Amino acid sequence: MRKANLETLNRLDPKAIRKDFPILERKVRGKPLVYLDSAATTQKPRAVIDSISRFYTESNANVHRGVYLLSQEATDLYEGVRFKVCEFLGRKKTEEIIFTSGTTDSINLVTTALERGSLGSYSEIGPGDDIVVTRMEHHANFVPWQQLAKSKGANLKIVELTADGRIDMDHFEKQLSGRPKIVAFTMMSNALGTVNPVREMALKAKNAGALVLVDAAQGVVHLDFNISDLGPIDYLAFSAHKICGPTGVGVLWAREEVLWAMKPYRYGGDMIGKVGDLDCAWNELPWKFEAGTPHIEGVVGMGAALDYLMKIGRDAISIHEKEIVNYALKKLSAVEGLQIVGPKQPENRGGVVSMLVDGVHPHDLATLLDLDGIAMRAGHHCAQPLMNYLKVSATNRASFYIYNTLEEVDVLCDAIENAKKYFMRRK
Ligand code: 7TS
Repeated sequence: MRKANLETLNRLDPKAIRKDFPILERKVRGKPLVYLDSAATTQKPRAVIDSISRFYTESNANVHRGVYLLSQEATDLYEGVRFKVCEFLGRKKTEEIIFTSGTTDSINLVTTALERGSLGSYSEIGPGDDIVVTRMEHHANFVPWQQLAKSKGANLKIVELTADGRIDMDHFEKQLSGRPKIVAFTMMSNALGTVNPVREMALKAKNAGALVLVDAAQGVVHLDFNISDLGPIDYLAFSAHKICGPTGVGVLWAREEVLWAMKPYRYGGDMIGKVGDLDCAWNELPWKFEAGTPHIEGVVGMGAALDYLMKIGRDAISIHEKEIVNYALKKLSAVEGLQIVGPKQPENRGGVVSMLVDGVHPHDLATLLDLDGIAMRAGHHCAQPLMNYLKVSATNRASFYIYNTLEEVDVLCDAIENAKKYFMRRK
């Protein structure tokens, strides 16, 4: 990860940023909206909303098929976003950027292609092979591997965690001893806030001969990185809707030689080179993996989101989140009966804080907070293997982004104190 130079810190002003997000002006149950669920999806700035409306108003046509001006314009807008994603990830080759419907789809693309068998011996998975994931994965980076293992007779090996919710690196190394075919792990946990040592893990996994997939659904939101900072990874997946973009669109980045060796994911228009009666040839990269009419306005909106974020500066975003999480950890730790779930040290964390409050069910707490206009998640966060391990069915989770202020953390803490009093009275 890029390290900030303390003297030349690029800072953002959340109060100024809030003005870019129309939804933050609305009231919820008569109170100002305090939106603390950006890990689920971020709010959208006007620049993104306008880019989608402008696309439909001025340039709507299908891509890659017309010689007429509108289709060329739509194609240029769509393909132009591949260059923006390259810039965002610090890469040069647009062949490596596959547009998908999001992180879940990106990971399913990889597991489905692997299930179909690879072209050559690159990533053939067979009976008795190991596939390694970790205990903190979102279902999107767990279930596809579990099902691939089942269908191929392979072994799913799960890396366990330390007591404070970090990867147990000794156990990680132990799980690599069977020389797995694939190691898949998240850059940052959506349920614990833990930031993983991606480079160290990727180096160890590659030394064990594995392909390495990184789930960056939360990583892109909270961390400032280039692909080259992450060591020898092969795949990286993320969703646009967690970085100010629209829902239903995302990216799979993969090394070109890995993509060459993979069979297509979906069959249909646009992904073919030539079709005969009995067989066909695939299109070139990246279109080999983009069958059918894509989510054009989604990609255009994702481009506007990347422009918006790169203008603010990912270094500034990361610094802001650290500041707000440090403050939240300090304030929430002072609430009696509140237990922080996940690493206690701010340096091992991104902008997500999970918690449990003694005697108050997470859903009850979230319901009471909603009456104060506070949107905070309660649930298993699509991480049931982790919840089983923690022996809880749910936690509360506050997640922060560029538009959140320290004052909102105060509002959250006051609301939790009030909720505790309410439940105490009812006992
Ligand atoms: N991986 C991680 C680490 C995530 O946090 C999520 C979504 C996904 C994968 C799946 O992303 P999608 O865009 O394909 O749905 N996380 C959450 C969450 O924490 N609350 O709602 C969605």
